[in-house]
Amino acid sequence: MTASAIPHGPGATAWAPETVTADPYNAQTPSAALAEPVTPAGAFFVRDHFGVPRTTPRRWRLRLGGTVAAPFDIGYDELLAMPRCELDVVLECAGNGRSLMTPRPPGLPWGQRAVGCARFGGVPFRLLATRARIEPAALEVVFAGADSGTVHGRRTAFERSLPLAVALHPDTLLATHMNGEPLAPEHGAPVRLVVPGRYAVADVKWLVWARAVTEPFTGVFQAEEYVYVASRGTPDGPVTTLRVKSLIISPEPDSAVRRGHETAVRGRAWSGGGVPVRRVQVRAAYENEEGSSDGGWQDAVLGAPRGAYAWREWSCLWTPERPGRYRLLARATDEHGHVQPSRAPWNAHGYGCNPVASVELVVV
Ligand SMILES: Nc1nc2c(c(=O)[nH]1)N[C@H]1C(S)=C(S)[C@@H](COP(=O)(O)O)O[C@H]1N2
Ligand SMILES: [Mo]
Repeated sequence: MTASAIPHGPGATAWAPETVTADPYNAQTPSAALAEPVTPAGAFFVRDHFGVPRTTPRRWRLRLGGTVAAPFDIGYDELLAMPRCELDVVLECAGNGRSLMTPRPPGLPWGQRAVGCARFGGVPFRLLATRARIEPAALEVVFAGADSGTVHGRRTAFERSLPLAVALHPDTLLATHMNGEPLAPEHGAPVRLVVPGRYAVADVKWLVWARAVTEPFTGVFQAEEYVYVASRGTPDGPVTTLRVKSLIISPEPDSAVRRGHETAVRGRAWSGGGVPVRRVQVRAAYENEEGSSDGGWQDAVLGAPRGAYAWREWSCLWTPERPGRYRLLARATDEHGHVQPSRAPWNAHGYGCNPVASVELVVV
């Protein structure tokens, strides 16, 4: 598979995401779409807890309230008329890669592709917060979607909170657009939150209500789900910053490559909190009955950066010398020195799984 085999332009959203559950609809990005630097919206993974609520831009309103001096609400056209910005942002589900963990934690059995990188356009939330005049006593902002359902026997809307400083960060967006088009229903139309550099559970879709609060929020998606819980013991707190990670796009798993031929190894790497990826290393291990042998880690070449929150392309050339089974590994390091661990860091809900990327293939 090469990038040139991928359709471009208006027809480029031909690939459907791969369904993981049908109702509610959850699906991962197909591997072919990951070869695009910007993931087409029509191929982008979908994570829905309760299904898509019905709304239209005409009827939609966002209410700002809670611990604020000047509560108000705003409609879609008024939001579109405000100062806007665009950012390339990786969205990754906190449960991405869960199926790599042993024993397998409960939850959606995501493979490695509950991830994508798109260009989001919208209005910084802080502009609305300024207008609402958040009181000094406020600690967090709770963001609520229009969707709701029953979790652990209790009825709840989809709600997540952010520390005030994160909510007011200039890059925290009320996104109306994805890759230059109005948001699709499954991605949160007409307006969703996008919090760059955090696990995508923060990116509340179908956003209808933002309220400043003076106590830490304890909703189910904040205090019970999307929290790191060690093997036994109490929650370590909600999932927040994306962990450094890489993905091998090509060659694809179990593909055959030719001995003595120069083979391009390509992929993506990203980290969280706006910290850029500094280095990606690749290693090819030959595996037979006696164990494995290889030439050690080799530096990949990084593509041009596309902002602090986008993923980065990387590639290197590899010429396999022997026929047989090989394992290709990729390991990213970010500017803060965070490195992917060799094994998935296990936790009870299977979040933040970022071990060294690995594909097996055959040299013929
Ligand atoms: N309102 C609402 N927002 C939501 C969710 C949801 O179920 N309801 N799922 C969250 C989770 S867990 C993820 S990973 C992202 C997925 O965004 P996407 O479906 O656009 O890829 O949306 C987040 N925002
Ligand atoms: Mo998620």
